[in-house]
Amino acid sequence: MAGWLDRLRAGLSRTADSLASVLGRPLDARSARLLEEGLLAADLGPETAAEVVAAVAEAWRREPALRSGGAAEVAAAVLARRLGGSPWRPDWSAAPLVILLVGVNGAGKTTTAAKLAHRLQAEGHPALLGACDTFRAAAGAQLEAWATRLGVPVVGGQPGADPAAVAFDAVAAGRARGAHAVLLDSAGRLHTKAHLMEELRKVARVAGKAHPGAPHERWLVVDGSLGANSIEQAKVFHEAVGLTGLVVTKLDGAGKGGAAVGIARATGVPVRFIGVGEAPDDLQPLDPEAYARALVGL
Ligand SMILES: Nc1nc2c(ncn2[C@@H]2O[C@H](COP(=O)(O)OP(=O)(O)OP(=O)(O)O)[C@@H](O)[C@H]2O)c(=O)[nH]1
Ligand SMILES: [Mg+2]
Repeated sequence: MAGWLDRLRAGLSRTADSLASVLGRPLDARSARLLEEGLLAADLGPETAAEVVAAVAEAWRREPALRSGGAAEVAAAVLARRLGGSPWRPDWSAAPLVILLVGVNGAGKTTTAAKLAHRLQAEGHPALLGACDTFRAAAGAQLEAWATRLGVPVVGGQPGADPAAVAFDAVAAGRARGAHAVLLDSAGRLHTKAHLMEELRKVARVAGKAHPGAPHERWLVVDGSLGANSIEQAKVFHEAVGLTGLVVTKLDGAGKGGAAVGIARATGVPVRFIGVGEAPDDLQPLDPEAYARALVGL
């Protein structure tokens, strides 16, 4: 089994163990309640929890001798459907494809920008990193260290520089150098700070002046070890910049794992990648089936 899947399973094991034990029993009123509680505790959100319970109840009703694992399969199918959607197919004709990464502090934006650059380059698409987090002096240095390590060019600005100006420069440099992708890292911000959300809108707007249609993708990076309150955050970021994708990080940690489903459902925005570690290769395209199965312990 692939290493990343092992790490995902290990990260989600707490949720998986609790759901697997309830799903292994015939569904009566008590175990239905326990199942719903388990799903809510995993941060899947009330609608998805209710949907899973209904599907599992129906499966038991139709097939009282449901084979072992049968109920978990049914639950996984519902979750996979909720996470699913068509896989990400970058439109390279718009190159450089500009991807803006946004999110709250510490979510994993900088690491994700680096991992994405690494992945795209390995797939034959030269990338360029834009260090638009000029808020902390260390932020630019962090991205530069990644860039050096990965052999990816980086464009940044002085600490305190206008992040939108850096975005412009990075996108213009990406065009000039024939990059296929420009990954714009942004400073972490609390979704409740209106002026910081406005700053993000400006970064997006100004990036579009350097290249038509940019930023083509606006991805919210979410710490998967955090709970249901990330759903509220996601909605506010979505209103501000019009999200086109989600990246859920730290799923190798002690996350409950359900918030990915809850956020995708609340925003209607697909999960594109998951982070399963701190190394360059630890970013995987979301595989809805594998993720859903790991959540229910299959
Ligand atoms: N285990 C694990 N750690 C991760 C993952 N992604 C990021 N991290 C770690 O999380 C911490 C924060 O990551 P950053 O990429 O700096 O987060 P950020 O969103 O850029 O943070 P700010 O710029 O401060 O808002 C770092 O220690 C990363 O190594 C992941 O998928 N798994
Ligand atoms: Mg950062």
